[in-house]
Amino acid sequence: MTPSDALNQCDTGISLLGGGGHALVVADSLLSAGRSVAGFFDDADDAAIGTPGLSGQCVPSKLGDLESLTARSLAGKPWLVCLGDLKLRRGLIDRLYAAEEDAASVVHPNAIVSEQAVIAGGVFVGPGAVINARARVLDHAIINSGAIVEHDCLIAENAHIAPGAVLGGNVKVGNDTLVGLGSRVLPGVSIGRGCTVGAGTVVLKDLPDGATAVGVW
Ligand code: JB2
Repeated sequence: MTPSDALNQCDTGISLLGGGGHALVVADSLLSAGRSVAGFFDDADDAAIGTPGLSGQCVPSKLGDLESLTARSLAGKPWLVCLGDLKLRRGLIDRLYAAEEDAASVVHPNAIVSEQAVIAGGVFVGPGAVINARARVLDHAIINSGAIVEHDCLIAENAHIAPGAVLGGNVKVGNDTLVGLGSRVLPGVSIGRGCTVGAGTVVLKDLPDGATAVGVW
């Protein structure tokens, strides 16, 4: 059994916290894996929730109203934060952990995940993504559609590797960092916490905490 098989078994339905574009992609991956959506939780009562074929229970719910969310809605069910914005994600994740709730991970069945890779809780791995040997993907990170995370990479908590981004071997990506669409990071480079790597950027050298890189860095 591969790590993705292991993550995709034992489904009791997952509560998706968010109801926009990212939740749509996660829900589609869940259903492709033969799993189910326990409900979409969002402040807005439209969004992905109403998409035909992705019907899950719509639960209009203020994501900020944590007491209501944990007591009334999640009630021990696994959940996954499905907001794309890293600051919004971080706020919700921290508050849910403080409430001692446990996160689930979702791996699209058409992702390729090495048996030697490690994937933590709350992670989403999209269709066509590749995670190679000994890579580690920590809590709540997103490895989005078609991204490539080569061997021995370390993707820290709540980092987002956007669609089509390619990380060479031994790359490190810090907490709460966005590696943008289609960017390229050379082997061995370390990217700090809270960084933004713009779409299409080629990263040749290390990036300090909080920095933004665009073009050729
Ligand atoms: O404080 C908030 C908030 N709380 C809940 N601010 C904002 N802007 N949105 C909030 N939400 C809910 O997050 C909104 O009600 C809405 O349903 C959802 C955001 O949906 P949207 O489709 O705009 O973004 P997303 O986070 O689902 O997806 C973004 O990130 C993905 C990674 C998009 O940029 C996608 O294209 C991208 N693939």
